Amino acid sequence: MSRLLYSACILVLSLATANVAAGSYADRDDVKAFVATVAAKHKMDEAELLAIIAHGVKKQKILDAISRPAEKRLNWGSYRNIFLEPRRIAQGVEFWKKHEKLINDIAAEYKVAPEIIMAIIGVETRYGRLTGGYKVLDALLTLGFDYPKRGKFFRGQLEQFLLLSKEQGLDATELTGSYAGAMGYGQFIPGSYRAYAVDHDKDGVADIWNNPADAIASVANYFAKHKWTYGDLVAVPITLNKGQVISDKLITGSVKPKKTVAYYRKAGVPIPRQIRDDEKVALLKFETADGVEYWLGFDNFYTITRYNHSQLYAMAAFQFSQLLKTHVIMK
Ligand SMILES: [Ca+2]
Repeated sequence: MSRLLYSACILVLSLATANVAAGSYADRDDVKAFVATVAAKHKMDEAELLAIIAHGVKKQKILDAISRPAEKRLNWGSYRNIFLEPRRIAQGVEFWKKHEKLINDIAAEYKVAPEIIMAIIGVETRYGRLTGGYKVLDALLTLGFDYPKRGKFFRGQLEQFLLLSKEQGLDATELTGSYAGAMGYGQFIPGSYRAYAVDHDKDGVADIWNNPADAIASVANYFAKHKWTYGDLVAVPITLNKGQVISDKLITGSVKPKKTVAYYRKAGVPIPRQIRDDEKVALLKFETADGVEYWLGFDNFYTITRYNHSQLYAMAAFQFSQLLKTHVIMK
């Protein structure tokens, strides 16, 4: 085959691939069946939904991205370095100071520590700077219909997304988010948006993409609904005595506090004196390049994992919240 002909073949092939990629989800039988079900279930206009779906495009980048989440690749040491770094702290201090009254009012209304709300928004999107450049419609269609491993979950989110755009009067073909369809300052997936997003400034829409008041209140509401208890402990580090080793048998793997402090004390874990014997806690282990860290996680720590199930995420958010607090409240 001549080089020229070969190039021509490649060109034709890539055009064909482009055509397939650009082929409308609205023409696929599985998508049509999904739309029919959603329309019937929620009394929505099927043709209108298909017209929205027709804007969605399959994106290989989305499939590539979902296959490598940070939590699975990194240990705590690397994870911490990504999130607890000076620039993010500076951005947090700046954002907090700029919206200080709003943040204090929201924290008081929802009874959630302001520093944890600020930490979450910082860890998620650097205070609205990185809210994701994908069309949510592309993300949810690609993952819902071309990522069988979690297709069911993302089809459920697509259903929520179609509902939320209708309820809020938002254009489903324009809304943006992460490769997994997480949206706005706090990266809410559509189901979380419908359950927890708040129209704090009462202008008729819960705008978590551009309105800091709505975005901050939505995160606060998420934490309140997941039982954040104002003033309670979140996590406490354990300092082992010299030469002491903690058996892995004591690490439950679950973040939900199930055992009492008394139980761990009896097993030899050196828990600070001021913590009550009857408190329920989970003993957690984190690996770093230098060794391991042990922490006690309380109910509030478990609440952070309701936002993101990774223990590393929760620990990063907690430690970031403490740094922010030091810089803003205790300055
Ligand atoms: Ca609003």
